[in-house]
Amino acid sequence: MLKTNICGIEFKNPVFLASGIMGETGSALKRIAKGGAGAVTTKSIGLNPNPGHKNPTIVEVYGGFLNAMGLPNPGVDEYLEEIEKVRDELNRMDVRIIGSIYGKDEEEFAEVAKKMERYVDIIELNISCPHAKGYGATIGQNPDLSYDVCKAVKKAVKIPVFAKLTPNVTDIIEIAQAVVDAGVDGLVAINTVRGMAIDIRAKKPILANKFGGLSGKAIKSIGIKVVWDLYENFDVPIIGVGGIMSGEDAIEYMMAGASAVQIGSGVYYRGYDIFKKVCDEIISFLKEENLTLEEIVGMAHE
Ligand code: ORO
Repeated sequence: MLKTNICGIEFKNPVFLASGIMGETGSALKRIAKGGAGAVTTKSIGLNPNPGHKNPTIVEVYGGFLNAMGLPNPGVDEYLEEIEKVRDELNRMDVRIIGSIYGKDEEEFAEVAKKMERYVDIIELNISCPHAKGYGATIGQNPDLSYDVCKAVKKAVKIPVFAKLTPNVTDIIEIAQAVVDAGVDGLVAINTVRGMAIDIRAKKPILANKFGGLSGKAIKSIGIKVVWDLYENFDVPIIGVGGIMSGEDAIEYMMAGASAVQIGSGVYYRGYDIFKKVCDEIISFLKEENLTLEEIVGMAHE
């Protein structure tokens, strides 16, 4: 009932793991796969090892989490060994892999994408980390840089390429237009929303990086509106992410125009098997309303 096809790839369900949570090691990906995800997205991986920002890198706030991990990762060569360890098993479980990558410029993005291509089903371009200097949002807030990165990666690989967008822009349609013009196969929205928390006793920001990206329930309505706008303006598949905790949240994103959803912070609140729970909740809704998954994608626009 939840099988879906996106860019010619079959997914057993449209409820995926978002990048950044539990994506650091092969065994963590396997754990999420066992929790019922239709696909797992890796932590964003760069060309070289990166220790990330200093602690504290995460703090719980009203409605979610504020993080400034700083894209920590072991570098693409070492990370691919992690994927190699679990690839066959994920395949047997019918769980697809989305490889999230970042880089400092289009050459670096293309190089990492080429290395990843053989190990994953889709490449997700993280051009939207809110607090990585010289990477992430610096690229995703600039339509020309976004175009160049997407164009270079599209030229470098044959598998589908999705761009993950930042909501920290004045006009997300301008950025989305640039990446669609560059030929991306789909869009992922949204990355986290810039925020800050201050320890009033220490009288300074809590995160070592001072500011970070807000995820969780607090950003769901922002994500829904972005997905709605993207669906109105573009004819490529959209993966919705931001504050999804339940089947109802996932359905809301789908009715706004998402073909699939990703869950990150929700794993903390509902456990590793949140993917199975959300799928069951979607199925109950579809049965109650006598609808199919295909019918609900973009339904609120009609
Ligand atoms: N944090 C986010 O909120 N988004 C990203 O894309 C990456 C990070 C991080 O690694 O800090």
